[in-house]
Amino acid sequence: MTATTTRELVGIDERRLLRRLDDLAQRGALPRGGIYRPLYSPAWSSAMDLVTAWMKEAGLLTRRDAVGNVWGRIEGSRGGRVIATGSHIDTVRGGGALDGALGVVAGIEAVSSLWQRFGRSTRILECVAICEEEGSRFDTNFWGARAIADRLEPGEADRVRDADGVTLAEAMRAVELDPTTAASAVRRDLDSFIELHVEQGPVLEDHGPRLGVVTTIAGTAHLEVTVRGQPDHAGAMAMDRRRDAFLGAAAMALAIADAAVRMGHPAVATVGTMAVEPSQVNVVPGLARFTVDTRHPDPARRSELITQIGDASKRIASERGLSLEIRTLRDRPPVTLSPRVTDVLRRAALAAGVEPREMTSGAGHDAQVLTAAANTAMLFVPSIGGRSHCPEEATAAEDVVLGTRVLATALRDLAYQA
Ligand code: HGY
Ligand code: MN
Ligand code: MN
Repeated sequence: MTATTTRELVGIDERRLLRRLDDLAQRGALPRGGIYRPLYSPAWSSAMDLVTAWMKEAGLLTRRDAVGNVWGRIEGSRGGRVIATGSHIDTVRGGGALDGALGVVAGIEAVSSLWQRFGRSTRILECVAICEEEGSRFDTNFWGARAIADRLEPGEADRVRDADGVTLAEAMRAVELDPTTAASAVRRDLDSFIELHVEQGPVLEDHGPRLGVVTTIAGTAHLEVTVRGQPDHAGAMAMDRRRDAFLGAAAMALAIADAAVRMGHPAVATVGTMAVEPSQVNVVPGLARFTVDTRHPDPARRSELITQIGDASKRIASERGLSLEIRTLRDRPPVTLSPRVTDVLRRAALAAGVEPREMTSGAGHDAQVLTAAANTAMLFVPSIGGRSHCPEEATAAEDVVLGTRVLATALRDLAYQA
């Protein structure tokens, strides 16, 4: 059998796809709802074993790379550069069943279906379960995609720790990976990479259509702000003599959100963590430390927002007699995806009768890092209620199927050329 070059949509095993998404959602399921699959944890290993078994079941050549990304491959008859698809297996704390998981399961389904229906491709075709994207466990993110794109930092595995003080290198050894070989996960042979993902916002649901293609992914800056005041007795120190670090941090959090509101959509700024010291009920906090996640797709506007966040924090610190330190944890610029591969996706969507919406992604994705290694494109399906990074994250089954069929069609068009 040969693959058709007409605009027919590729068929997949819809029930298998939906059942596998449910099965994967059990790995790392939390007792009170939501999922947590932190990098190199038992839940993560169990999820990786499951997807590896699915790749093997389909007859794909399967291998785990030096950081734990798992690849399944159809050896193309003509060799050359590789066509790939996939997403990440890890989740945020209390996350949902689709962020990352959809792109992994749909990628395996698409490649398996192409193999079953059309046999060997002309180009090499691979699906991948990327080990980590979310930065949930370690103070790092995009670990898997950065390894593929040769963007690991020297000494990173020994430097970066989780909340228990375990280094990334130690966690790797615990799952039988050798951190000294991490750099060998690099791929210099990729041609194209497509990531299917849930939108994680309300645009497609509110305005349609049922598919989106991403043109730009917003740049993200993560800051750590440390505010120092003076610890004092909560009963004995008068209110007007305090230098309460937490109250300063709280005022800063409000001003930071306000800066994004004043700049207007799609500017965003989020204070996602806040810790105080000494963290005791009867002590005025002497120290507060919080993180800021701020994003904008336009580099100039993003810089402006970061400046405003710094200025507002400094003003508040000085008004309250507090000292301030702002550290940039990471700063990832906005990226533009490949018009050529996006057009392949767009034509595949048209075969399904959908003219996809061109979109900017406020969320970060492996695809943005992989632009350094491949011509990269992203396909979005709607998120019910625009919800994501929460247990309620969901997409209608028919949209999951539609997205996967369009993905399979685009991969066919790229990998089964005459
Ligand atoms: O933070 C992000 O945008 C992604 O979900 N990791
Ligand atoms: Mn996410
Ligand atoms: Mn994701």
